[in-house]
Amino acid sequence: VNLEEKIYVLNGAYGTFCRARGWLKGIHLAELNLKNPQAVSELYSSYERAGCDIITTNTFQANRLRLRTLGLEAHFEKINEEALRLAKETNCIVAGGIGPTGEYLAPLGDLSFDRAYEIFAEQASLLKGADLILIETFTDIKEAKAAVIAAKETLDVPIICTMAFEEGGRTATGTDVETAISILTSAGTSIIGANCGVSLEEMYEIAKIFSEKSTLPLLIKPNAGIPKIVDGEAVFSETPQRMAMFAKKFAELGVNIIGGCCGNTPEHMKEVSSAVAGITPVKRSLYPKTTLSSRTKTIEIGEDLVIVGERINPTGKEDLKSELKEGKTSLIRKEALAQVKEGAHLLDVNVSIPSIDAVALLPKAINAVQSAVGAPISIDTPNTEALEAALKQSDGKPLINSTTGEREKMEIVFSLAKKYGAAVIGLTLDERGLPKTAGERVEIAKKIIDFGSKYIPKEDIIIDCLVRTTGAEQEQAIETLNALKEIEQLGVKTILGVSNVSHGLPNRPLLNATFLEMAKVAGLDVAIYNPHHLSVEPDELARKVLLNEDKGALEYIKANVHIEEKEPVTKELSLEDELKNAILEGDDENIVGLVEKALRSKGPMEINALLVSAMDVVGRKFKNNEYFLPQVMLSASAMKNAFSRLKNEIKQAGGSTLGKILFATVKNDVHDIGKNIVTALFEANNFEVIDLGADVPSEEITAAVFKNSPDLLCLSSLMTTTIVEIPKVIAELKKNDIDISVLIGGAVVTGEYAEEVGAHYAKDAVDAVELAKSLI
Ligand code: THG
Repeated sequence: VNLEEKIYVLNGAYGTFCRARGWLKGIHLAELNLKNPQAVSELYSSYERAGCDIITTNTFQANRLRLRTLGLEAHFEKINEEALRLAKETNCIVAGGIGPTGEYLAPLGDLSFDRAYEIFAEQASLLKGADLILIETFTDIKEAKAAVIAAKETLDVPIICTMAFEEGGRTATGTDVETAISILTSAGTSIIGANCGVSLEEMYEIAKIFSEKSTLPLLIKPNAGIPKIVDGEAVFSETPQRMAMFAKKFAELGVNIIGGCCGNTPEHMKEVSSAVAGITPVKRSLYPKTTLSSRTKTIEIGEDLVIVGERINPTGKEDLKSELKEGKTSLIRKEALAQVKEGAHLLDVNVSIPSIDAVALLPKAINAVQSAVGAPISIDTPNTEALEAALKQSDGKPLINSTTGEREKMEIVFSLAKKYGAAVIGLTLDERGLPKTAGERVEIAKKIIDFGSKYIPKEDIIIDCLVRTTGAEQEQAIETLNALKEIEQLGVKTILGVSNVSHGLPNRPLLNATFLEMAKVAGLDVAIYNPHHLSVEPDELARKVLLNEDKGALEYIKANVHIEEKEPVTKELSLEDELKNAILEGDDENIVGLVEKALRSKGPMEINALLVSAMDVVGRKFKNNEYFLPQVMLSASAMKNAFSRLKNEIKQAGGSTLGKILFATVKNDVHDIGKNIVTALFEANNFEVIDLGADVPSEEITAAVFKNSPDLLCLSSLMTTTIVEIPKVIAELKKNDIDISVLIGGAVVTGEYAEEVGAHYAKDAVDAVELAKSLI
C-alpha cells in the first residue's frame, strides 16, 4: 500500500445494502455474520466489484457492550470471527471495523476508561488478521481515544480513526476538528478523518480543516446526503454522480482514502472509484506543531507566550490543603475558573501533599478542572502511578509535568506519554543533581530530547531549564536565561516555573513580572505563572536583582519592603450568587449545603426560582457554544441534587413541578444516551419525568399515557429504521382520543419530519426544555 501513489476507495454503506435486499427482517446487521454468511459475502463482494480497495468487516456494532444491549452477547466472538473470515475471502485490503459502545465515558456516563479499553482491546484481538483497524463514527473524543489506544496496544497494524462531526464542525460532545486531530494523533492514530453526520457540502468544509491542520493521511467517508424519511423509509438523495464529483474535490484537498457512509450503494462507490482512478492525492506539506488540547479546545505552542495557571497547587495555600484532604474539589473549580478569566491558557494541576492518596485524588482534580473550564491541563506530579491515573482521566491531550533526565524516570514517563498521548516537560536535572551552569542544563536537555524522541514526536517535548530562587542563589537567574536561549536553538519549545524566582523576597509579583519579561525576550514559549500577576509592570530595580547587579537585593528590598503582598481581594459573594454559581459551575458537591444554608433565610420557591434562572443561563451558554454537553450535564446534576433536597419544602409550600412528562425511545431502538441527557435536563428544570426506557412498543406507550395522564409525551428515535414508530404512536393516541402534545427528537429526526407527522421537534436537549416549557 502506498498512499501517495493513488486514492484508495473504501466500501459504502452496509445497512442500506442489506435492508434493500430484505435481509434484515427480524435480524440485526451484526447477526447476519452468523445466520446468513452468504449475504455478508455478497455484501463484501458487491463492493469489491464496484472497485473498492478496502473492505471493512461487518463488525461496527460488534463490541461486547453493544451486542449485550442487542441481546447478542453470547455470539460476540463468533460474530467478529466470521465477519473477518468472510472479508478475507475477498481480494481487498481488510479493515477491522470498530464502532462506539453506545455509552459515555465517565463523568458524562458510567463507563470507566479501563472498561472501555478492555471492551475495545477484546474486539481488536478478535479482528487480528485484518490489515488495519477502522475506528469510526465516534462522537465522544474520550471514547475514541480509548479505542485508538486499545487497538494500538493490541495489534501491530495501522489504526484509522474517523469521528462524526455535526453541522458547524463539532461532535455532539463539543470536539472541533483541530482538537480531534491533536488528541487522536498523539494517541497513536495513523490515518485520521471524518464519517457520517453531515451533508456533502458540510463534509467538504470539515475535510478542508483536516487537510490544513493534520500531518496524517486522511480518510473521508460522507453519507449520501442527510436522510429524509419518505413513506417510512430513509431516503438518501445524493446520486452516485454527485458523490463522485465530491470524491474528486476531496482528492484535491489531499484526502487519501474515500469511502461511503449511510446511503451509499455499490453504484455510488463504482462512480467514486472510476472518478478517482488515476488521480494521485495532492501532497500536503505541513510541518508538525506543538499542540495541547482539552475536549473542546486546542492551544498551539510557539507563537505568543502561553500562560499555564500555577494556582491549583497546595504549596502555601492552607484552605486548598484542607479541602484536598477531605477529597473535595470545589476550590479547584473556583481556581480553574478564576485563572482562565485572568488569562491562563493552560492549567497546572498539582495536588501534592504528603500523606494524601494522589492516585485517587489527582484524577478527581483533573475531572473537576475539565468540567469547569475548556483549558488544556498540565499534570504536575512526581508520582508516576498518579500520573497514569490522571492520563486515563484526561479528555484531551495533556502536558505531563514532568520527567527529569534520570534514565529510569524518563523510561516510565515517556512510555506513559506514548501510550496515552501527551506532551512532556523535561526538567534539566538528573542523577548528578541540579546543574549550576547554563552549559550543564543544555547538556541534560540534549539527553532528554534524544531519549524522548524515540517515544514521542520531538515537538511534544518541552524543556524546563529550571528557575531557582534568586534570594538564595542570585547568580542562577542569568544561567537560566542563557540556557533558555541555547535550548531554543535545539528546535524544542521551552517552559519555566517563573514564580519560583521570588520566594523569600518582598513584592514577589514585581520580581515575577520582571523575570517573565526577561524570559520572554530570551525566547520562552510557556510560563507557569500566577495569572493574577499578568497586569504587573516590570521594573528596573527588580531587573538588577535578577541580573545579580544589586548584590543581596539590598536596594530592591529597601524600596519594596513596605509593599505588602496583597492577596488578590476575592469578593465575598452573596448567598444568591453562590447558589447561582454552583449551578453554573456544576458544583454538585456543595450545592446541597448551599441550599440548606439558603433555607434558613429564604422560602423554597424563591430558592427554586434562583436555581432555575441559573439553569437558563447554562442553556444560553450551550446555545452560544460557550458550554458543551459535559458542562450542561454537570449543571444538571447539581440541579438535580438541589431539587431532591428542596422537594419536600416545595410541596409543603404548595409549589409543584412544571409538569409531568412521559418519555420513551421507540420500539426496536435500543439507544438511550439522547433520552437520558434530555431527561436529566428536564429534571434539572423541575419537570417530573416518567421514563419508560428504550425499545418501547407503541401500545405500551399509549397505555402509559392513558394511565399517567402526562402533560407532554416525548419520543426519541435514533435510527432511520425506527423513526416510523413515531407516527404509529401518534396514530394510536388519536384512535384512542387522547389529546396530548408530542415532542420528538433524535439523530435522524428533522423539523420537517415532525411537522409531517404532527409533532413538535427539539433539535437538542436545551431546545427540548424550552419547548416543554412553552408547550405545557
Ligand atoms: N517547573 C515545572 N513545574 C513546576 C515548577 C517549575 N510546578 C510547580 C512550580 N514550579 C510552579 N508553580 C508554582 C506555584 C505556586 C508558587 C510558585 C510556583 C508560589 N506559591 C505561593 C507560595 O508558596 O508562597 C502561594 C501564593 C499563592 O499563589 O496563593 O509561589 O519550576 N515544570
